[in-house]
Amino acid sequence: MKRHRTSDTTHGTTRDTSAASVFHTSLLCAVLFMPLSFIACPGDTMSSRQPTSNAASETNTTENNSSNNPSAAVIAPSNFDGERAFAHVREQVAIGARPAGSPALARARDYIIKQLRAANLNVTTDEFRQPTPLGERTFVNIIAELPGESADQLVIASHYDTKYYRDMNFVGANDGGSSTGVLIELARALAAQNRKPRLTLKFVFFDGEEAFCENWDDCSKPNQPDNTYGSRRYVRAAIERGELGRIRALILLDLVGYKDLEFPRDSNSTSWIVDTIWRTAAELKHADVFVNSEEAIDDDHTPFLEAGVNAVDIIQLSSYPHWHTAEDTLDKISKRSLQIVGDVMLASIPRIEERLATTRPR
Ligand code: 1BN
Ligand code: ZN
Repeated sequence: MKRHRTSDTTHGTTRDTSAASVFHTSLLCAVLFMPLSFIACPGDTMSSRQPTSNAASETNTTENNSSNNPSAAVIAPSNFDGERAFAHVREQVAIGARPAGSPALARARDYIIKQLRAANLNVTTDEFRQPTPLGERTFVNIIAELPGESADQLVIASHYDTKYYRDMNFVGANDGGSSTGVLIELARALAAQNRKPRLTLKFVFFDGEEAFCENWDDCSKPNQPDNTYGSRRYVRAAIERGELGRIRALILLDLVGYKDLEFPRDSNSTSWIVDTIWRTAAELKHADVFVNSEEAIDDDHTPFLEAGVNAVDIIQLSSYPHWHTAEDTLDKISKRSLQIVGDVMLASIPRIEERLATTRPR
Protein backbone atom coordinates (compact mmCIF):
# COMPACT_ATOMS: atom_id res chain seq x y z
CA MET A 1 0.00 0.00 0.00
CA LYS A 2 1.39 3.41 -1.00
CA ARG A 3 0.44 6.45 0.99
CA HIS A 4 2.05 9.80 1.51
CA ARG A 5 1.18 13.29 2.67
CA THR A 6 2.42 16.30 0.78
CA SER A 7 1.03 19.13 2.89
CA ASP A 8 -1.00 19.97 5.97
CA THR A 9 -3.76 22.39 6.83
CA THR A 10 -5.35 23.63 10.03
CA HIS A 11 -8.89 22.90 11.16
CA GLY A 12 -11.74 25.38 10.97
CA THR A 13 -14.16 26.68 13.57
CA THR A 14 -17.34 24.93 14.67
CA ARG A 15 -20.69 25.98 13.25
CA ASP A 16 -24.20 25.09 14.23
CA THR A 17 -26.07 23.02 11.63
CA SER A 18 -29.72 22.21 12.12
CA ALA A 19 -30.28 21.12 8.56
CA ALA A 20 -33.78 19.71 8.90
CA SER A 21 -35.37 22.95 10.08
CA VAL A 22 -33.28 25.01 7.69
CA PHE A 23 -34.43 22.78 4.87
CA HIS A 24 -38.11 23.37 5.59
CA THR A 25 -37.66 27.16 5.64
CA SER A 26 -35.50 26.95 2.54
CA LEU A 27 -37.98 24.76 0.71
CA LEU A 28 -40.82 27.18 1.36
CA CYS A 29 -38.66 30.08 0.27
CA ALA A 30 -37.38 28.23 -2.77
CA VAL A 31 -40.95 27.50 -3.88
CA LEU A 32 -42.06 31.10 -3.33
CA PHE A 33 -39.04 32.58 -5.10
CA MET A 34 -38.43 29.89 -7.71
CA PRO A 35 -38.42 32.34 -10.63
CA LEU A 36 -35.95 34.54 -8.72
CA SER A 37 -33.71 31.70 -7.64
CA PHE A 38 -30.67 33.95 -7.34
CA ILE A 39 -32.21 35.56 -4.22
CA ALA A 40 -30.83 34.06 -0.99
CA CYS A 41 -33.59 32.86 1.34
CA PRO A 42 -33.49 34.24 4.90
CA GLY A 43 -32.00 31.67 7.30
CA ASP A 44 -30.94 29.47 4.40
CA THR A 45 -27.36 28.67 5.31
CA MET A 46 -26.68 26.95 2.00
CA SER A 47 -27.96 29.83 -0.10
CA SER A 48 -26.34 32.45 2.07
CA ARG A 49 -23.02 30.59 1.94
CA GLN A 50 -23.24 30.35 -1.83
CA PRO A 51 -20.97 32.94 -3.47
CA THR A 52 -22.76 34.84 -6.22
CA SER A 53 -19.80 34.27 -8.52
CA ASN A 54 -20.24 30.47 -8.69
CA ALA A 55 -21.91 30.39 -12.04
CA ALA A 56 -19.16 32.44 -13.66
CA SER A 57 -16.34 30.46 -12.07
CA GLU A 58 -17.96 27.15 -13.03
CA THR A 59 -18.53 28.00 -16.64
CA ASN A 60 -14.89 28.95 -16.94
CA THR A 61 -13.64 25.49 -15.99
CA THR A 62 -13.09 22.75 -18.54
CA GLU A 63 -14.47 19.90 -16.48
CA ASN A 64 -18.03 21.03 -15.97
CA ASN A 65 -20.94 21.38 -18.29
CA SER A 66 -22.89 24.03 -16.49
CA SER A 67 -22.61 26.19 -19.61
CA ASN A 68 -25.24 23.83 -21.07
CA ASN A 69 -27.39 24.25 -17.99
CA PRO A 70 -26.67 27.35 -15.93
CA SER A 71 -28.84 26.13 -13.03
CA ALA A 72 -26.32 23.31 -12.42
CA ALA A 73 -24.02 25.88 -10.86
CA VAL A 74 -26.58 26.72 -8.15
CA ILE A 75 -26.31 24.75 -4.92
CA ALA A 76 -29.75 23.72 -3.70
CA PRO A 77 -30.53 23.75 0.03
CA SER A 78 -29.47 20.57 1.80
CA ASN A 79 -32.07 18.24 3.30
CA PHE A 80 -29.37 16.01 4.83
CA ASP A 81 -29.83 15.67 8.58
CA GLY A 82 -26.60 15.07 10.54
CA GLU A 83 -28.63 14.09 13.63
CA ARG A 84 -30.25 11.22 11.75
CA ALA A 85 -26.91 10.13 10.33
CA PHE A 86 -25.43 10.14 13.83
CA ALA A 87 -28.31 8.02 15.15
CA HIS A 88 -27.55 5.43 12.44
CA VAL A 89 -23.87 5.37 13.48
CA ARG A 90 -24.93 4.93 17.13
CA GLU A 91 -27.17 1.97 16.21
CA GLN A 92 -24.36 0.28 14.25
CA VAL A 93 -21.86 0.76 17.06
CA ALA A 94 -24.36 -0.53 19.65
CA ILE A 95 -24.45 -3.84 17.78
CA GLY A 96 -20.72 -4.19 18.52
CA ALA A 97 -18.00 -5.72 16.35
CA ARG A 98 -19.47 -6.60 12.92
CA PRO A 99 -16.96 -8.65 10.92
CA ALA A 100 -17.97 -10.32 7.67
CA GLY A 101 -20.01 -13.49 8.18
CA SER A 102 -20.89 -12.72 11.82
CA PRO A 103 -24.41 -12.75 13.36
CA ALA A 104 -23.71 -9.15 14.43
CA LEU A 105 -23.24 -8.11 10.80
CA ALA A 106 -26.57 -9.81 9.97
CA ARG A 107 -28.22 -7.58 12.62
CA ALA A 108 -26.51 -4.51 11.17
CA ARG A 109 -27.77 -5.55 7.74
CA ASP A 110 -31.37 -5.90 8.99
CA TYR A 111 -31.15 -2.40 10.42
CA ILE A 112 -29.78 -0.88 7.19
CA ILE A 113 -32.40 -2.61 5.03
CA LYS A 114 -35.22 -1.48 7.33
CA GLN A 115 -34.05 2.14 7.11
CA LEU A 116 -33.72 2.03 3.32
CA ARG A 117 -37.17 0.48 2.87
CA ALA A 118 -38.65 3.11 5.19
CA ALA A 119 -37.23 5.68 2.75
CA ASN A 120 -39.22 4.03 -0.07
CA LEU A 121 -36.18 2.67 -1.87
CA ASN A 122 -36.07 -0.62 -3.77
CA VAL A 123 -33.69 -2.80 -1.77
CA THR A 124 -32.01 -6.03 -2.86
CA THR A 125 -29.22 -8.11 -1.39
CA ASP A 126 -26.52 -10.10 -3.15
CA GLU A 127 -25.24 -13.04 -1.10
CA PHE A 128 -22.09 -14.86 -2.19
CA ARG A 129 -19.44 -17.16 -0.79
CA GLN A 130 -15.71 -16.69 -1.12
CA PRO A 131 -12.59 -18.38 0.21
CA THR A 132 -10.77 -16.27 2.83
CA PRO A 133 -7.62 -16.90 4.91
CA LEU A 134 -10.00 -18.11 7.66
CA GLY A 135 -11.89 -20.51 5.36
CA GLU A 136 -14.92 -20.00 3.16
CA ARG A 137 -17.21 -17.19 4.28
CA THR A 138 -20.62 -15.81 3.26
CA PHE A 139 -20.80 -12.15 2.29
CA VAL A 140 -23.87 -10.01 1.54
CA ASN A 141 -23.88 -6.71 -0.37
CA ILE A 142 -26.92 -4.46 0.12
CA ILE A 143 -28.14 -2.43 -2.86
CA ALA A 144 -30.82 0.27 -2.77
CA GLU A 145 -31.99 1.87 -6.00
CA LEU A 146 -33.41 5.30 -6.75
CA PRO A 147 -34.42 5.25 -10.44
CA GLY A 148 -33.25 8.17 -12.55
CA GLU A 149 -34.03 9.57 -16.01
CA SER A 150 -31.34 7.27 -17.38
CA ALA A 151 -30.66 3.61 -16.53
CA ASP A 152 -26.96 4.53 -16.38
CA GLN A 153 -25.81 4.32 -12.79
CA LEU A 154 -24.03 6.48 -10.26
CA VAL A 155 -22.98 4.21 -7.39
CA ILE A 156 -22.62 5.79 -3.94
CA ALA A 157 -21.10 3.35 -1.49
CA SER A 158 -19.74 2.48 1.94
CA HIS A 159 -18.54 -0.71 3.55
CA TYR A 160 -20.64 -1.88 6.49
CA ASP A 161 -18.41 -4.63 7.89
CA THR A 162 -15.84 -3.95 10.61
CA LYS A 163 -12.36 -5.39 10.70
CA TYR A 164 -12.06 -8.79 12.37
CA TYR A 165 -9.77 -8.99 15.38
CA ARG A 166 -9.39 -12.13 17.46
CA ASP A 167 -8.43 -10.21 20.60
CA MET A 168 -9.90 -6.75 20.21
CA ASN A 169 -13.43 -5.39 20.54
CA PHE A 170 -13.27 -3.32 17.38
CA VAL A 171 -16.62 -1.53 16.91
CA GLY A 172 -15.56 0.70 13.98
CA ALA A 173 -17.50 3.87 14.82
CA ASN A 174 -15.60 5.75 12.14
CA ASP A 175 -14.33 2.78 10.07
CA GLY A 176 -17.55 1.17 8.87
CA GLY A 177 -20.04 3.03 11.10
CA SER A 178 -19.73 6.66 9.99
CA SER A 179 -19.97 6.09 6.24
CA THR A 180 -22.84 3.65 6.73
CA GLY A 181 -24.74 6.28 8.74
CA VAL A 182 -24.06 8.97 6.14
CA LEU A 183 -25.06 6.68 3.26
CA ILE A 184 -28.39 5.69 4.85
CA GLU A 185 -29.21 9.36 5.42
CA LEU A 186 -28.01 10.39 1.95
CA ALA A 187 -30.30 7.77 0.44
CA ARG A 188 -33.24 9.08 2.48
CA ALA A 189 -32.47 12.70 1.63
CA LEU A 190 -32.16 12.04 -2.11
CA ALA A 191 -35.29 9.88 -2.21
CA ALA A 192 -37.20 12.65 -0.41
CA GLN A 193 -36.27 15.30 -2.98
CA ASN A 194 -38.78 16.12 -5.69
CA ARG A 195 -36.16 16.02 -8.42
CA LYS A 196 -35.74 12.72 -10.26
CA PRO A 197 -31.99 12.10 -10.54
CA ARG A 198 -30.52 12.23 -14.05
CA LEU A 199 -28.77 8.91 -13.48
CA THR A 200 -30.08 5.94 -11.53
CA LEU A 201 -28.56 6.15 -8.07
CA LYS A 202 -27.39 2.91 -6.48
CA PHE A 203 -26.67 3.08 -2.76
CA VAL A 204 -24.41 0.11 -2.14
CA PHE A 205 -23.28 -1.20 1.24
CA PHE A 206 -20.29 -3.44 0.60
CA ASP A 207 -19.55 -6.42 2.79
CA GLY A 208 -16.00 -7.67 3.35
CA GLU A 209 -14.02 -4.53 2.64
CA GLU A 210 -11.68 -5.38 5.50
CA ALA A 211 -8.85 -7.91 5.39
CA PHE A 212 -9.14 -10.92 7.69
CA CYS A 213 -5.37 -10.93 8.22
CA GLU A 214 -3.75 -8.24 10.34
CA ASN A 215 -2.75 -5.92 7.48
CA TRP A 216 -4.47 -5.06 4.22
CA ASP A 217 -2.23 -7.17 1.97
CA ASP A 218 -0.69 -9.71 4.39
CA CYS A 219 -2.63 -12.67 2.98
CA SER A 220 -3.40 -11.43 -0.52
CA LYS A 221 -2.51 -13.72 -3.42
CA PRO A 222 -2.40 -12.80 -7.11
CA ASN A 223 -6.01 -12.25 -8.27
CA GLN A 224 -7.20 -13.15 -4.79
CA PRO A 225 -6.80 -10.17 -2.45
CA ASP A 226 -7.77 -10.60 1.21
CA ASN A 227 -9.86 -7.43 1.13
CA THR A 228 -12.54 -5.67 -0.97
CA TYR A 229 -14.62 -8.88 -1.23
CA GLY A 230 -17.91 -7.05 -1.76
CA SER A 231 -16.72 -4.40 -4.20
CA ARG A 232 -14.88 -6.96 -6.33
CA ARG A 233 -18.06 -9.03 -6.42
CA TYR A 234 -20.12 -5.99 -7.49
CA VAL A 235 -17.79 -5.22 -10.41
CA ARG A 236 -17.50 -8.90 -11.40
CA ALA A 237 -21.29 -9.34 -11.42
CA ALA A 238 -21.74 -6.21 -13.57
CA ILE A 239 -19.18 -7.53 -16.05
CA GLU A 240 -20.90 -10.94 -16.15
CA ARG A 241 -24.28 -9.28 -16.82
CA GLY A 242 -22.69 -7.16 -19.56
CA GLU A 243 -23.64 -4.04 -17.57
CA LEU A 244 -20.27 -2.62 -16.59
CA GLY A 245 -20.68 0.22 -19.08
CA ARG A 246 -23.84 1.26 -17.23
CA ILE A 247 -21.79 2.08 -14.12
CA ARG A 248 -20.68 5.62 -14.92
CA ALA A 249 -19.01 6.41 -11.60
CA LEU A 250 -18.52 5.39 -7.98
CA ILE A 251 -18.43 7.74 -5.00
CA LEU A 252 -17.01 5.85 -2.02
CA LEU A 253 -17.24 7.09 1.56
CA ASP A 254 -14.98 5.67 4.28
CA LEU A 255 -14.07 7.09 7.73
CA VAL A 256 -16.12 10.26 7.32
CA GLY A 257 -17.20 11.08 10.89
CA TYR A 258 -14.16 12.15 12.92
CA LYS A 259 -14.53 15.27 15.07
CA ASP A 260 -11.36 16.73 13.53
CA LEU A 261 -12.45 16.06 10.00
CA GLU A 262 -9.87 16.38 7.22
CA PHE A 263 -9.86 14.72 3.82
CA PRO A 264 -6.77 14.66 1.60
CA ARG A 265 -7.22 14.15 -2.13
CA ASP A 266 -6.78 10.50 -3.05
CA SER A 267 -4.33 10.47 -5.96
CA ASN A 268 -5.67 7.11 -7.18
CA SER A 269 -9.17 8.56 -7.66
CA THR A 270 -10.48 10.03 -10.92
CA SER A 271 -9.17 13.58 -10.88
CA TRP A 272 -12.19 15.43 -12.36
CA ILE A 273 -14.49 13.91 -9.72
CA VAL A 274 -12.05 14.87 -6.96
CA ASP A 275 -11.86 18.39 -8.41
CA THR A 276 -15.65 18.66 -8.61
CA ILE A 277 -16.14 17.60 -4.99
CA TRP A 278 -13.28 19.69 -3.62
CA ARG A 279 -14.46 22.78 -5.51
CA THR A 280 -18.01 22.27 -4.26
CA ALA A 281 -16.73 21.86 -0.70
CA ALA A 282 -14.80 25.12 -1.04
CA GLU A 283 -17.96 26.90 -2.25
CA LEU A 284 -19.72 25.60 0.87
CA LYS A 285 -16.84 27.01 2.98
CA HIS A 286 -15.39 23.61 3.82
CA ALA A 287 -11.96 24.03 2.23
CA ASP A 288 -10.55 23.48 5.75
CA VAL A 289 -11.97 19.93 5.63
CA PHE A 290 -11.41 19.03 1.97
CA VAL A 291 -7.73 19.97 1.95
CA ASN A 292 -5.16 19.95 -0.81
CA SER A 293 -2.70 17.38 0.54
CA GLU A 294 -2.55 14.08 -1.36
CA GLU A 295 -2.49 10.40 -0.38
CA ALA A 296 -2.72 7.30 -2.56
CA ILE A 297 -5.39 4.99 -1.17
CA ASP A 298 -6.35 1.40 -1.88
CA ASP A 299 -9.96 0.72 -0.93
CA ASP A 300 -13.32 -0.46 -2.33
CA HIS A 301 -12.90 1.94 -5.26
CA THR A 302 -9.84 0.02 -6.53
CA PRO A 303 -11.79 -2.75 -8.34
CA PHE A 304 -13.86 -0.05 -10.09
CA LEU A 305 -10.78 1.89 -11.16
CA GLU A 306 -9.15 -1.32 -12.38
CA ALA A 307 -12.25 -2.01 -14.49
CA GLY A 308 -12.03 1.47 -16.01
CA VAL A 309 -14.87 3.04 -14.01
CA ASN A 310 -14.56 6.63 -12.75
CA ALA A 311 -14.23 6.49 -8.97
CA VAL A 312 -13.44 8.63 -5.94
CA ASP A 313 -12.70 7.72 -2.33
CA ILE A 314 -13.54 10.27 0.35
CA ILE A 315 -11.50 8.98 3.29
CA GLN A 316 -9.63 10.25 6.35
CA LEU A 317 -6.97 7.72 7.15
CA SER A 318 -3.51 8.97 8.16
CA SER A 319 -4.87 11.83 10.27
CA TYR A 320 -7.34 9.61 12.15
CA PRO A 321 -5.36 8.50 15.21
CA HIS A 322 -7.79 5.73 16.20
CA TRP A 323 -7.78 3.81 12.90
CA HIS A 324 -7.95 0.03 13.51
CA THR A 325 -7.78 0.46 17.30
CA ALA A 326 -10.22 -0.27 20.12
CA GLU A 327 -10.54 3.53 20.47
CA ASP A 328 -12.52 3.86 17.23
CA THR A 329 -15.64 4.55 19.30
CA LEU A 330 -18.72 6.77 19.10
CA ASP A 331 -17.16 9.61 21.09
CA LYS A 332 -14.77 10.24 18.17
CA ILE A 333 -17.72 10.99 15.85
CA SER A 334 -19.44 14.35 15.51
CA LYS A 335 -22.80 15.22 14.00
CA ARG A 336 -21.26 18.29 12.42
CA SER A 337 -18.70 16.19 10.53
CA LEU A 338 -21.46 13.91 9.24
CA GLN A 339 -23.46 17.01 8.26
CA ILE A 340 -20.53 18.48 6.31
CA VAL A 341 -20.03 15.27 4.37
CA GLY A 342 -23.75 14.98 3.65
CA ASP A 343 -24.03 18.61 2.51
CA VAL A 344 -20.99 18.37 0.24
CA MET A 345 -22.23 15.10 -1.26
CA LEU A 346 -25.74 16.46 -1.91
CA ALA A 347 -24.27 19.51 -3.64
CA SER A 348 -21.68 17.53 -5.62
CA ILE A 349 -23.86 14.68 -6.89
CA PRO A 350 -25.93 16.76 -9.37
CA ARG A 351 -22.71 18.23 -10.79
CA ILE A 352 -21.17 14.81 -11.25
CA GLU A 353 -24.41 13.53 -12.78
CA GLU A 354 -24.53 16.51 -15.09
CA ARG A 355 -21.04 15.87 -16.41
CA LEU A 356 -21.69 12.14 -16.83
CA ALA A 357 -25.08 12.65 -18.46
CA THR A 358 -23.59 14.98 -21.04
CA THR A 359 -20.52 12.90 -21.89
CA ARG A 360 -20.38 9.61 -23.73
CA PRO A 361 -19.93 6.38 -21.75
CA ARG A 362 -16.86 4.25 -22.45
C1 1BN B 1 -10.04 1.63 4.89
C2 1BN B 1 -10.61 1.40 6.07
N1 1BN B 1 -9.29 0.59 4.62
C3 1BN B 1 -9.37 -0.28 5.62
N2 1BN B 1 -10.19 0.21 6.53
C4 1BN B 1 -8.52 0.42 3.41
C5 1BN B 1 -7.08 0.68 3.59
C6 1BN B 1 -6.27 -0.24 4.21
C7 1BN B 1 -6.56 1.86 3.13
C8 1BN B 1 -4.92 0.01 4.39
C9 1BN B 1 -5.20 2.12 3.32
C10 1BN B 1 -4.40 1.20 3.96
ZN1 ZN C 1 -10.63 -0.55 8.29
